[in-house]
Amino acid sequence: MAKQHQYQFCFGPWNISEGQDPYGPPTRPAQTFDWKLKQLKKSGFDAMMFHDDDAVPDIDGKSDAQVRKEARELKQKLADAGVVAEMVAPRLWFSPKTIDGAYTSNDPKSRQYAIERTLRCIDVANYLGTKLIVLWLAREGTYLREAKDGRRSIEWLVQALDKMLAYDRSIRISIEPKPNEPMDHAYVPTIGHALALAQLTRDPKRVGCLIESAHAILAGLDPADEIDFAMAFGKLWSLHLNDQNGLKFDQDKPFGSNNLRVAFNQVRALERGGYGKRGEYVCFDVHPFRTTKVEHWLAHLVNSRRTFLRLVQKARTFDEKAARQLVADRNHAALDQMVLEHLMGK
Ligand code: XUL
Ligand code: MN
Repeated sequence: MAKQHQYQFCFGPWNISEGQDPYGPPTRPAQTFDWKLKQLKKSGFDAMMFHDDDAVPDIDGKSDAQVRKEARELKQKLADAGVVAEMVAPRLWFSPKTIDGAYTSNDPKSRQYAIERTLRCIDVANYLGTKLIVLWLAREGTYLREAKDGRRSIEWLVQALDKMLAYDRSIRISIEPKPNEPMDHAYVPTIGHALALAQLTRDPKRVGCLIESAHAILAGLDPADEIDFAMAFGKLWSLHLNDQNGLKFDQDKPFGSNNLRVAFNQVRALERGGYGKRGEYVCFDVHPFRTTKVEHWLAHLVNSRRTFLRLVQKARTFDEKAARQLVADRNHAALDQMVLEHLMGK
């Protein structure tokens, strides 16, 4: 049998969150970054993902020299812990300057700020030793259709991407689509949109995507199909596995928590496509349930990783030959039951 590769795992500091939601305050006291880093390594993870201001807090108020100093100190801390930085993403949705959007704001000063902030984020990525920039285009969309020009917005997005690609010719950009929240409608709601946008840029080869299971479900899509689609283009460069119960707020539940079969099909698509063989990480963008006690704070991450690995075994032991025969015989009822029996085990 061909040697099967080992997956490498990742999460972000925001995934050890304190339980606040739009209707109530935190339910757990904040922990230090150093504690989170220690937990990450202890729990079998290899890498950490960052927003630019996770890496350098209050980044907007700091000089270039200060940003460089703090980012290099963080790089050293990661190296000492045996952890790498997977990606850096500009957090463009928090600033008072981006209330009307960032790259697609109607205000030219906001658009300028968004680009300058992103170029700084690229500097941070370089200091941390990663070439992957993730863009979750949180406020690039509308609450009110008439408030923005959709076509102009796409042109502004392409201009912004072009500036990033020209600023550093070795970075790669992964767009993380999400159809809604915080916006009513986002301009880049699916992987198809992200990869089409990539084609309009000055260097399409360096613009790919990141699939988040919950975001695909919110778009009414099967995340396994989004994975297959992105992999057909060779452009699945990162992944946020989690789960989501239908069309609600973005729930970021543990992987497989809501629909084990949908999770199985994602793992099967990743296995088929050889995800991870070119150094890509399996990241979990999951949050603890609000009621979680401090002593159970890592469970959603540990459990997601465990479920993923169990499903890798399920994918590797799935009787593909029998499945093919059932497909050839158009016996979808038997195929359906075969999948259920396999997932339920003996
Ligand atoms: C938002 C989301 C973000 C991105 C990183 O829904 O998933 O945490 O993954 O900016
Ligand atoms: Mn995400």
